Amino acid sequence: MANKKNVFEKAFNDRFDEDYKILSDFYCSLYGNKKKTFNELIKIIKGAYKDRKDALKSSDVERTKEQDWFLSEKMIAATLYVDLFADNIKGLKEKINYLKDLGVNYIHFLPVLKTREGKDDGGYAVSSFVEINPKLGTMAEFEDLLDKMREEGMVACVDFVMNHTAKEHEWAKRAWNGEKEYQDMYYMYDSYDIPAEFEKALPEIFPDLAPGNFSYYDEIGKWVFTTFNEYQWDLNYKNPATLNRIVKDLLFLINKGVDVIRLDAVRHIWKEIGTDCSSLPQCNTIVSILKTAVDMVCPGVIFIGEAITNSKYVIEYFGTRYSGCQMMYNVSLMTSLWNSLATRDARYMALCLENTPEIPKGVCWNNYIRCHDDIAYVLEPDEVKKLGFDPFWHEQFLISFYKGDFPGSFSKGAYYAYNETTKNARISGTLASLCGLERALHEDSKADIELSIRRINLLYAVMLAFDGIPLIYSGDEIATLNDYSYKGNSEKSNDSRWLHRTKFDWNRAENKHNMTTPEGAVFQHLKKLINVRKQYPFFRSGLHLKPFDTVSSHVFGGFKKDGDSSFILVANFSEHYVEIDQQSIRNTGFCGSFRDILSDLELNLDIGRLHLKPYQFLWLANTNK
Ligand code: OTU
Repeated sequence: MANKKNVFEKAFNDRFDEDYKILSDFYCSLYGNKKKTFNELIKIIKGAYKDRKDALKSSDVERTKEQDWFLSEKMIAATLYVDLFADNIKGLKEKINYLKDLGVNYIHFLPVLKTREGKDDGGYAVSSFVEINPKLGTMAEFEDLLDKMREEGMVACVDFVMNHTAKEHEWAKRAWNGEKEYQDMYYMYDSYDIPAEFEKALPEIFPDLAPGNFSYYDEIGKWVFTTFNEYQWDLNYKNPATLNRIVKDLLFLINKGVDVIRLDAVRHIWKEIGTDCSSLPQCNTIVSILKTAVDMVCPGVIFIGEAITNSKYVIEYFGTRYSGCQMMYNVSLMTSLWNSLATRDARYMALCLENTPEIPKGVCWNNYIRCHDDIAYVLEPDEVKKLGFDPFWHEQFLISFYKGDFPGSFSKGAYYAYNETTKNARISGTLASLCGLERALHEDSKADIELSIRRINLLYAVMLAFDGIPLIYSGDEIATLNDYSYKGNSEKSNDSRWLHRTKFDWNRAENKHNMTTPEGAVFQHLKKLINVRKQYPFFRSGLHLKPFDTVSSHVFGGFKKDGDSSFILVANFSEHYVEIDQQSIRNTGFCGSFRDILSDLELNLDIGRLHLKPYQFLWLANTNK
């Protein structure tokens, strides 16, 4: 044991020495030579290492040997609300086998920390970073769950809402009570002068729910920066004391056994007058300070950044072992998938793929069709223009299509954050309802039910063919429909995201083996995709899918080459039969015999044309596996 401890100690000291200068450079670039707060930070880091339990130190050593553990093709993630999925943490522990059966080995827990009473923005109004939400259980129970997950080789990702705290957080309460030290942790002003300057260039994130970016409190005579809801006070990272306190709480949480930290709303954490306060370079420096601290204490723990914006900004957040994020939401793929389905035109997806700069080695995308939030159609205006569409009107089309208003739309969704002035909106709704199942069931149309299932299957098949970690939004795997009951709950009624934040329907899940039900058909298909994906190393991160021209706008084509193995994805985004000339595949250099690794059917690329059924896709491989 003593020996083992020495190994840990030495490893820590080595990392500490290696990272010290990096940390101090990042810190000085932001705060100048602030010795006192920097020394405090070092103390926090050393303290956190001391508190880290041996079981975790041991897995740290393993992870250092295998830095890219998260890049494996075997990683499959699910994102869920503990209470919606299994009532509480204890319940979740009992239900883990359901996720394992699907093939999931990575769980992203949506906020589990203590939040304010009443409205809490789905857990994103945190009142204590060191306590578990009592409605879900205790920290001891959570730690126990993480231990179990680690034993079973599962990865745990936890949300860390660092842009703001609830106004009921102890720091905010002390600020409210007039303690200057705590007021300095937030953006608080006596008059509207500075807020007015900020507002000149600031957009609104929740224009209908929480207009403006500042809130005024008569009782204390202060304006407070509140990007999101009034009860979420933005933290001021210009003050190094704020950062130190956040590092301390972050390391505390990680020390419970967390593998991945989701940095919520990361593009908002630095603010400057005269800018839109989004994705300023300092955001990245803050993240890098956090990452270096994490690397010292617990190497192997990675960050996923949430920045739902254009890819040129998203890309900037990618870092290395001791800087930036190791995973980012693949906003471009998400938007492309929905765009292709609505337009029956896959050209935009191919263009985006071609023009997104390559991501650095050693990091990966978090691929998703939807998550717990609304869907923002983040189109790349230049690519849209290349196809001859007007970016504004094309976005309006998508919004109207997925809300279900556009003539002929199969979808049923709801506006989120509709902006009267700009006409911009995002869309809420479950995967199944947005893909047409709700409407088809309502109209009792067997043919449309079938088509909607095919759409869901197609989106999953395309997403899982991409490199990166696929993320499944819990409930979507059993084709859960929109739940309108939130409208009757005064704490939720004005936030349409509750339309798809439904209580997990375990009765529905009972049908997961019954292929004659939509839930069974979707679950079994996804399970198959996952299972097949795990068997082929060409699905690992870092091996990108390259688009090729199928000469049909309806059909997306992509390929990868991995030594002697080749993979080709062909996906028909239309509800019609489409025929493509196999010459288009041969043009990329492929010929001869290929096998669809999903259906095991053989295909000879040298003869004939390829006939695709409505929404059909093929995962073609030349390997003998
Ligand atoms: C995130 O999302 C969370 O995912 C949301 O659930 C929270 O409500 C929010 O932060 C506040 O904590 O506005 O509708 O530009 O990119 O950060 C989703 C902001 C959101 C968004 C995103 C935000």
